[in-house]
Parts: sequence; C-alpha cells; structure tokens
Amino acid sequence: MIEQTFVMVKPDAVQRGLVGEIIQRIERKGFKLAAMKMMRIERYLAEQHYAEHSGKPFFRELIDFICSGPVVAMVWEGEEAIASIRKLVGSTNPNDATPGTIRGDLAIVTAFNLIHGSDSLRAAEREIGLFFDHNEICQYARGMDSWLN
Ligand code: D4T
Repeated sequence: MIEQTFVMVKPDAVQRGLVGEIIQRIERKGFKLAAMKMMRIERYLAEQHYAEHSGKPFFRELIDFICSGPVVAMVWEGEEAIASIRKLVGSTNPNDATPGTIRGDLAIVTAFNLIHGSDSLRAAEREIGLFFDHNEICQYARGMDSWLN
C-alpha cells in the first residue's frame, strides 16, 4: 500500500550537518519527497507531537531538546513507507540500533537520536496534519510509480 509518513530531522542532526545524509538515505531507498520545511518548533506543537509521552520522566527534556534549534520536517511517500522508514531509522536507543540504520551508524544516545519517523498510519496522519497544511504537500508522478499502481 502506498503510504505517506512524517519524518523530522531533529535539532542534533541539523547541528551536526547530517540533514543531507539523512535525506539521501531515504531518497536513495526510493521514497518520494512530498513536503519539506525547516522550522523552529513552538513548545505547544512539540507537546502535541509528543503527547503520548506526557508525564514520563524524560518528557520535559524531550520538549526542551526538540525546541532547542531548527528541525527539518518532511512528508515522504511510497510503498509501506511508514514501516520501511522506521527500519531505515533504527531502534529508539542508538546503541540497540542495527548498524546500517541511521541511528545505528550515526548516533550514540537516545536523547540525541537524530530523526523521528511516524510509527503507525494513525500517527502518520496525525503528525502530518500537525506540521503541514494540505496545500504544502506536493503531488507529482514519477515514471516508476505507474509500475506500482
Ligand atoms: P521518535 O518518536 O522521536 O521517532 O522516537 P521513537 O519513536 O523511536 O521513540 P519514542 O517515541 O519511544 O521516543 C520519543 C523520543 O523521546 C526520546 N526518549 C525516549 C528519551 O529521551 N528517553 C527515553 O527514555 C525514551 C524512551 C527519544 C525519542
């Protein structure tokens, strides 16, 4: 099934100059970029995005961190995009992440794990809606897409 998923390059990755590397990995896998913007997240938006973690011991630090510098928010599209991009991203704790994944290759600690990717269809729809207006999401055809449909 063709899906859209929300991906965010977190402040640590922006500051480490890993935006291009991360985009390249998703792009080269074959997913289609549908929307992208660099932005500084307001606290209110960060709290909504991470609402499921509200009340957990790391919540405040997580919100402080995600608001500490600009992020790059994106929508990526393609076959099984949600699960497939989670696989490219790797486990939440980079020390458990398989080498070859973004976190497995490029990060060490959970608090600075470089990238967010939606973990379900419901989360993807919710998160895309939080960060993007409909008119910011581009629709375009690629030659190979006709083989999939
Ligand atoms: P995100 O949501 O950022 O893509 O990460 P994951 O989906 O892989 O993991 P998550 O939702 O469980 O955690 C969200 C975010 O919180 C940070 N975190 C998490 C932390 O700082 N300490 C912790 O103990 C956990 C579990 C890292 C990612």
